[in-house]
Amino acid sequence: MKIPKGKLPLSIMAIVICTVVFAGLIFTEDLWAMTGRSIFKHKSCSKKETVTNSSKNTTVREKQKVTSFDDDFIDEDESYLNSHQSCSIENGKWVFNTSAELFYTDESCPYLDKQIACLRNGRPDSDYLYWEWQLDDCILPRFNATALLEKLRGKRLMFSGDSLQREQWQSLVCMVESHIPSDKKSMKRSPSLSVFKIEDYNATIEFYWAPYLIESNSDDPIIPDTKKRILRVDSIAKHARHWVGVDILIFNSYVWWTSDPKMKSLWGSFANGEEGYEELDSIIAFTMALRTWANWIDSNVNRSSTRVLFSTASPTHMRSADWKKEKPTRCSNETKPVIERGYWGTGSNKRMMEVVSSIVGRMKFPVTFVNITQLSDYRKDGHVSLYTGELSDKEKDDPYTYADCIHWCLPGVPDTWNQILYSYL
Ligand SMILES: *[C@@H]1O[C@H](CO)[C@@H](O)[C@H](O)[C@H]1NC(C)=O
Ligand SMILES: *[C@@H]1O[C@H](CO)[C@@H](O)[C@H](O)[C@H]1NC(C)=O
Ligand SMILES: *[C@@H]1O[C@H](CO)[C@@H](O)[C@H](O)[C@H]1NC(C)=O
Ligand SMILES: *[C@@H]1O[C@H](CO)[C@@H](O)[C@H](O)[C@H]1NC(C)=O
Ligand SMILES: *[C@@H]1O[C@H](CO)[C@@H](O)[C@H](O)[C@H]1NC(C)=O
Ligand SMILES: *[C@@H]1O[C@H](CO)[C@@H](O)[C@H](O)[C@H]1NC(C)=O
Ligand SMILES: *[C@@H]1O[C@H](CO)[C@@H](O)[C@H](O)[C@H]1NC(C)=O
Ligand SMILES: CC(=O)N[C@H]1CO[C@H](CO)[C@@H](O)[C@@H]1O
Repeated sequence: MKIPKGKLPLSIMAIVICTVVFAGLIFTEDLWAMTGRSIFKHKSCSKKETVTNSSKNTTVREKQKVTSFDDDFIDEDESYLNSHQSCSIENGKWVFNTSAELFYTDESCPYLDKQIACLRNGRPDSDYLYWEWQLDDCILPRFNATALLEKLRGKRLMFSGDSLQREQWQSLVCMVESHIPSDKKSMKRSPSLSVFKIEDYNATIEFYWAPYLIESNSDDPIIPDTKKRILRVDSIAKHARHWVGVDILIFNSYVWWTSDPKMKSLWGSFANGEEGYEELDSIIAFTMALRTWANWIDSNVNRSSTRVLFSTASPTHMRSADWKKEKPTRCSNETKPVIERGYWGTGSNKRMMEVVSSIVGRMKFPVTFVNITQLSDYRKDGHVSLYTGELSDKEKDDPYTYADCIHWCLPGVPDTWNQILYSYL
């Protein structure tokens, strides 16, 4: 916090500080209510009225913003899931089916990153390819690449988020690319923006890298030392300008927030250089960032021409004790999903999911909340594990250190996410 010292009388400084701290509290009110404890309890404010007034003002401002977006919204949505209200993609089970259709293989699709092409990298078992997510109350519609391309005609679809989101993008590209003649498709990749173009349909399937959604000093290039990463929790313009003009936006952000319990965060008036950061609980920082994202969507995205979806956490499988394995082998050697119905492992943070659901639920913009967490949590068998194609034999003997239990093999679980996405479009 850098407030010019000695220039302001102490009482005014106290009011300023209390107001700003309270602004932080407003940001995090859900979370506060959820956990029943004050996150800023060590900073007590003596001038209560100031706090009350600032709260009133904020409320008024928010109300004004809300009403100004009450324009007519024409619901042209005829998607499968919207017309089957009782059907929930969350409730179902994985069924092993060797006659299940594979949309592509890691040999057939030229657009897969090497690190996730598990079979090519020597993964010996292949049962993980043949599990189908079957819903309790209805049937997930069959993925139809041609029908999807028709839906995308003249449109831009963009995934934006972290490397899991990039996997889902690659998966979708692979699911449609074999239906497009080779001279009618093109791929342009760069560290931040990658675009798959389908000429005959004048459509694109894109990926834009924004692992925290908001800005940070570690977007590109990535800072490997998580302690040196600094988030700008209320700055989003740098990324958001890439979202303008896109017709279907699909977001995620999860695993980058789980690297440390506390994260260095800058916001608002504290943002005078990288010195002014505060260490916030990562879930608080996540809440603030998501609010920033939600505000941007609410005030910048045209409801009658744009779809916005938000995918919940892609779970990790780092702790083999979660599924009662004695050896700490992470997800290595796992060849079957968890069978126990209602399983939640420690690799999916329910609180973060509730933050997403409560913020998204209160937005003016009708964002589609895509809840893929638990269904993916069953799939301890689906990760890249030791088959990144980059490990030595010696490293493979040490799965505790080297197994990748964050990313998924492709083909694999993200294909199911795309079948679900398809059913929402
Ligand atoms: C609240 O709004 C009133 C009038 O709109 C203004 O005079 C006052 O300074 C504001 N208070 C705070 C704390 O922003
Ligand atoms: C997401 O789905 C799971 C079931 O798969 C459910 O337990 C959980 O409450 C859902 N989360 C939200 C925020 O709706
Ligand atoms: C397995 O997949 C095939 C092809 O999609 C389907 O016809 C069949 O009903 C599935 N079997 C089960 C048990 O779900
Ligand atoms: C896929 O969609 C196309 C275009 O809508 C349709 O002509 C075709 O019959 C569909 N294929 C299947 C297998 O449903
Ligand atoms: C192709 O789609 C873009 C939007 O994605 C649009 O601006 C452009 O006019 C379209 N071109 C044609 C020839 O339809
Ligand atoms: C929003 O999109 C609709 C349909 O494309 C268009 O008619 C309208 O002018 C757009 N509104 C704004 C504010 O851009
Ligand atoms: C994985 O399974 C193989 C073959 O079943 C076995 O030789 C190996 O020791 C297992 N590795 C671990 C870490 O359990
Ligand atoms: C500092 C300040 O503006 N305080 C005001 C807060 O609001 C109450 C009434 O709602 C006023 O009486 C205070 O003067």
